[in-house]
Amino acid sequence: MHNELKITDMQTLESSKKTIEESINPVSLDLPDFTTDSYKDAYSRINAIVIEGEQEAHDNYISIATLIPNELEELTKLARMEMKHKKGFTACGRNLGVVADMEFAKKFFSKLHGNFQVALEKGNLTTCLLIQAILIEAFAISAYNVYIRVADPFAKKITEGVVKDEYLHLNYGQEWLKENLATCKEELMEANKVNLPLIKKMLDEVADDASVLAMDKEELMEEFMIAYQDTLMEIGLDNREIARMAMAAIV
Ligand code: PL3
Ligand code: FE2
Ligand code: FE2
Repeated sequence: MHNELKITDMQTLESSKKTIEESINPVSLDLPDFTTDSYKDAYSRINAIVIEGEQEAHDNYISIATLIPNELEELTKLARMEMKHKKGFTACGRNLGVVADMEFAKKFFSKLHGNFQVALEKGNLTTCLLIQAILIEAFAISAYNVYIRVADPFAKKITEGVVKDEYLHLNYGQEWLKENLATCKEELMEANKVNLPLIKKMLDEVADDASVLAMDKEELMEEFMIAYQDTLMEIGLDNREIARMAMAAIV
């Protein structure tokens, strides 16, 4: 009886100590172990996706400049930022001792990449901007915002710098589409119908690996929808049009 009481007291002490620790530092306790094989295995694919994504974003802005030659200088600036992002994320992988699975990442982007190339060949600027500057950037923003909360300190710092740039990129697409809304609305809607489901599929595909990195799928979707809907609103679409566009993700 006497002994039992003691154990109970100890447990109470332990659990109240934990509560205090948690309230002082609620985030760091949830961080994953960055050194495990399972973390590194998932990271080899996620890191590759991000590296490939940054490279393709660079290439896409250079391509878009061929369709708007008077924007060459601005678009070259955006493209340069993407190369810097690629370098940053490459360093994140190296820092954890992970080799990025680039073959996987190329496949991951192939459908969206193909659609961008077709639009580029046809000179469909609206579609190119929707794919790169709205959908891919909003996807990146959602991923990076969630990742920042659970990243290792080295990657956290790099990702915080990157995500600021991605908002500029999203804004670039937003402003062009806003100015040209009268003439590009129909193409915007059509391109969205084709490409938003691809983004949803990509998110589904990456969800298991992301969860190993302590990134929650619901949170990713939520962050994506915030960036996506905000942008459509700024472009000048009304609630009904935005709802209609967002619905393309669930069919
Ligand atoms: C645009 O500037 C870059 C495009 C990159 C797209 C990245 C999508 C990433 C989805 C994977 C979620 C995990 C993020 C973890 C960050 C290391
Ligand atoms: Fe980027
Ligand atoms: Fe970007």
